Parts: sequence; C-alpha cells; structure tokens
Amino acid sequence: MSVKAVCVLKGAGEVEGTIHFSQTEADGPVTVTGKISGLEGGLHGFHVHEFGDATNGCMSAGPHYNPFGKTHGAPEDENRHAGDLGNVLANADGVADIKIDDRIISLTGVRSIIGRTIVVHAGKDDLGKGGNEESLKTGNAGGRLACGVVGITK
Ligand SMILES: [Cu+2]
Ligand SMILES: [Zn+2]
Repeated sequence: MSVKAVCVLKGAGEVEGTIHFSQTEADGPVTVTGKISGLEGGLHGFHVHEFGDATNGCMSAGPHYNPFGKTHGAPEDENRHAGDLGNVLANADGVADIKIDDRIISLTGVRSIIGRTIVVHAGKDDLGKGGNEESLKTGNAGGRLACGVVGITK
C-alpha cells in the first residue's frame, strides 16, 4: 500500500506552511515532511488535534488526538497522545523544516489522522515534563498559531 496526505497550515497571523505525510505499510511509520514559515525562532509544539473542525479557527480542532486515553508526552514515549509529534524548530528566519518519522500516527485504520487537524503552537511543548497538570494535557505549548485539516492526496 501507499497512502499520501497533505495539510495546509493557516492562521490569523503570518504563520503558514504545508505538511506532507506518506506511509507505505499499514502498520509502518508515517513520514512527515514540510515547511512552516512566519514563526519566531525556536521550538514550537506540533500536534495532531482530534477534530477536523475549523468553524472557530484553530480552537475548534479540540484537544490532542488521543484514541487510547493516554497522557501527554514526547513522541518517543510509550505514554503519549497519538497526536504528540513533539516540537518543530524554527531558525532565525522563522522557518521550520520538518522531517519526522512517527510510528504511532497512521494514514489508515483505527489510528488514522485523516480528517483531523495539525496545529503549530506559539510556544515550546514541554513534552509532559513540565511538572504541572497542564503539562500532561497540552505540554504548555501555548496559543494556536496556525492549523489545517489533513486530507488524502495522490
Ligand atoms: Cu497542539
Ligand atoms: Zn498531547
């Protein structure tokens, strides 16, 4: 099999980007590539949120995609939301070049992220290690700068 998906990120400000997803085996990793611009230099939380709903901007995307009832964590953690893709790093020009291989998200089956929303945040995701309650929900990553729904492409 081979499934490809794409997501165009837009927000209220200058942040924008395009993210590509590809997967060649149903239980195999998903390769996430792309570019986001208009960011402040540094780390920014990058997640799959539950809903593909933009009726109220990025807020209606809901919480992190979490089909297995876990707490927030780092991508490499056993205990993580399925949607926890960690941080992306923007350079001094505000551009983040993204290259992630993730074994938890999928483009098919029960873990599919098709029709859900990718969000890039104003701040750094503390990956569940912030020592407070919010850290285990959102990683204290702050506001939602831009978002987009993941859709199938060829
Ligand atoms: Cu998020
Ligand atoms: Zn999370």
